[in-house]
Amino acid sequence: MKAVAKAHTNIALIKYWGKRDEQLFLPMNNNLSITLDKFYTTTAVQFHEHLQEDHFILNGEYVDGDETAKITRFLDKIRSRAGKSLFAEVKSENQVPTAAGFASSASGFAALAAAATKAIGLDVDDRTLSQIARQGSGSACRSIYGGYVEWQKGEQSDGSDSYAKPILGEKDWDVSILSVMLVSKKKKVLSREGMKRTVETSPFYSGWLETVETDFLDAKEAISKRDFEALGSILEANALKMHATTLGANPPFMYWQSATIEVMELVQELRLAGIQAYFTIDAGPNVKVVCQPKDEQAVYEALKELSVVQDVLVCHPGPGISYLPSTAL
Ligand code: 2P0
Repeated sequence: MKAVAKAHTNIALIKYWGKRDEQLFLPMNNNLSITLDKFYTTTAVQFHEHLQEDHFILNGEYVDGDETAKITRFLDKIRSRAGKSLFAEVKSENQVPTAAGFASSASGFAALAAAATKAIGLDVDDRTLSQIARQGSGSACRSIYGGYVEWQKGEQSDGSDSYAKPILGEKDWDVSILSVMLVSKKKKVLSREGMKRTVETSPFYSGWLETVETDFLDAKEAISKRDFEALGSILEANALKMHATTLGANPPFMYWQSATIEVMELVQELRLAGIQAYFTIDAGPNVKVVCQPKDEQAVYEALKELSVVQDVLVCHPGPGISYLPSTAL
């Protein structure tokens, strides 16, 4: 009853921003991401007869409190689906630089969903796995698949039609995603809290909902045509729009810091100089720059010139979920 799975993190090109159901993690809008090659979580799950509670070991250290409670709530859903009540030992190794503003929750819950379902003996397909992972953290449902992935929001109140679907494989269109780590302060508003406050209080949220479906459809079309310029313009505009909604929240908040804006300005300058590079930003100050592989080196060097930039990590589209031998962790 032990299984080990590996899942890669992802970066949204069209953002998941707002929930229509907080318990089931159902999103307000369709959204779309690229799974990344460099950053992943490996998780081993073993159910034991003798355990009195779940144990969670992250990067070699026992974790308790809120983090373990989250894991237990998630495993409860899997236990109830399997009709079993055994507790588990969960061991995770994160290869995700949290300082770079990547949500380790995406790869974390995707790997946990895959390892736990397998260890408990559930035979689930990827679509079901995506629905299960979604209930740990929304963006985790996209990390089941590699390459370009959409998360279809669905209409049903039970979430039965809200899951991720692959659009294009990781080898079918190479783009470069440069993750820019800034010299920054800790983030003040967590993404879960930020999206909730925005949905509930921001007058700009309705503008987000009015336009995000068009962004989503245009991005899908640009991907199908491998039209980099079109995709770049849409993803940058979509990120700006998401961040604009936070300024209207009550109380208002913003994820950007001065270093964030310096990088945004540099990217816009690069475009004026003829290099197609576009930025996106999640619920934190760090920036990801998307460009074509032919421009990767030039963009990397320009970013490294900025004194506010601590490091730049270069990624490409990566694979979906995989299972490792039970001896792997
Ligand atoms: C995304 N973000 O699409 C969006 C864009 C942040 C900004 O998914 O509450 O940690 O666990 O479902 O997945 C981060 O939010 O939120 C996120 P929960 P999550 O990637």
